[in-house]
Amino acid sequence: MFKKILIANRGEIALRVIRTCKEMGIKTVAVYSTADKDSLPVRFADEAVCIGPPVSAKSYLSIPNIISAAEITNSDAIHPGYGFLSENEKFSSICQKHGIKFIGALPEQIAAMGDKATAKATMIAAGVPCIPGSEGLLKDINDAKDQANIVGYPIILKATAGGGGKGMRIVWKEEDIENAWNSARQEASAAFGNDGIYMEKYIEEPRHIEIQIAGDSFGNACHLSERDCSIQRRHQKLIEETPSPFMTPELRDKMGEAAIKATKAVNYEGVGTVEFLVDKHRNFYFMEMNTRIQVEHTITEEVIDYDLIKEQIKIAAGEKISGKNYYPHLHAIQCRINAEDPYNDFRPSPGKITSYHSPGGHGVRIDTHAYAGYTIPSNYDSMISKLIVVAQTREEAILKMKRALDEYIIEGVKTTIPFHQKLMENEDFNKGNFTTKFMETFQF
Ligand code: MV4
Repeated sequence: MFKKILIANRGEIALRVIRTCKEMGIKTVAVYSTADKDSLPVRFADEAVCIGPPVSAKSYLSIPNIISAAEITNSDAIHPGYGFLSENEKFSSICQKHGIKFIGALPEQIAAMGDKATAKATMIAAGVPCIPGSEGLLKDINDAKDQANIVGYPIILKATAGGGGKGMRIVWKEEDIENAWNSARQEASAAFGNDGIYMEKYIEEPRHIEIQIAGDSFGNACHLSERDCSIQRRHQKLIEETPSPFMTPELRDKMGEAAIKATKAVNYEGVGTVEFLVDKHRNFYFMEMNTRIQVEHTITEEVIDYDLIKEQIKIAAGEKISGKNYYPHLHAIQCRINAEDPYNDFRPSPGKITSYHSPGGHGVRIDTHAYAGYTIPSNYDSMISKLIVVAQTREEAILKMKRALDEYIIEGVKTTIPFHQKLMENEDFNKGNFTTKFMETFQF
């Protein structure tokens, strides 16, 4: 087992990893930018190393600074958390070269899953259901037109280097395809330095349902059931729950099996997520594979009673997984509490938290690095806390979430708490009747 893990991240996820390391008897090193010198990860880690100024490019994204911190502290592994360097091929490879275990995917796996057209080709070959579309990248506008006529409108153009909706265009009719093609290519080129575009049939009102997976170095793989992440705004998830209200035991088995196929197809070692789009007929299609721990891993932990960070560390250290699948016994919901003004187009609201009181009681979990007097820096994302509830049923989980939201006091900055309170009252949400389009019509 590792003796010392450096956490190449900040905020709640850095604290989350420190907590599990402590429980496993592993020493921790926090790295921090000058903006985070007073943060809880710095306080609770065994050691802390400043790696640069507030701007991420010079601190949390600086590979030389982080590797230097790992070497001077004699760390034998690096946990990258989510975001930042967690899915960076070069970082994974440099860790390997320095003899530091990267607690995440191998460089070639990151590369294969990061290029979406390559990932899709891999999944088709493995027998994982994918959305009908072009075979690989489109050659030119004429190829795009020909393919669109085969696939049938509406179609969607996607950047192969994409993610987060950048370089994505929905096209409803042939006369619009040329403009969409040009603007998708331009956007992809500017955002990723890669203008490769592929095409799919556009699925009109899908749900976003992802399967948590784990694989080990012995070729074992298992799934840990699903999370429904359909309620998003501008590709930012707002709330996640498990089980999905749209799930059936049959669909869970089928999606779970497909996710395991995906895991085995890339010899995946570690914990990861296979994202699917699910249409109204419960057809499901591979969308992406995430080779990192995700923000919403918490709800899976609550319904299957399993520490996913601990599992991630154990697999990285070469331990075997049991290979059996895990099914939810309870219902969990997570609300992301962001320092944003929901009354003002979710505008970021950084600043000092003047007063803080968090809810508690049975079935309530808070993952946060926030405290009274903490200043939320403007340099990083605006998530300040994850409020997670777990209960016997979905109805009880919603009631518990309402109660917990009412107890949550955060003053000094605007937060998304009022949004979540409104959402908990929404009839369609209560009926489990929602798709990725939900926020387009939600009246706040
Ligand atoms: C789609 C789609 C409909 N049809 N692909 C959005 C981000 C990127 N990872 C894939 N995305 C989508 N791909 C086909 N063929 C709709 C979306 C999409 C979406 C997916 C999941 C969650 C929220 C979304 C919001 C808008 C569009």
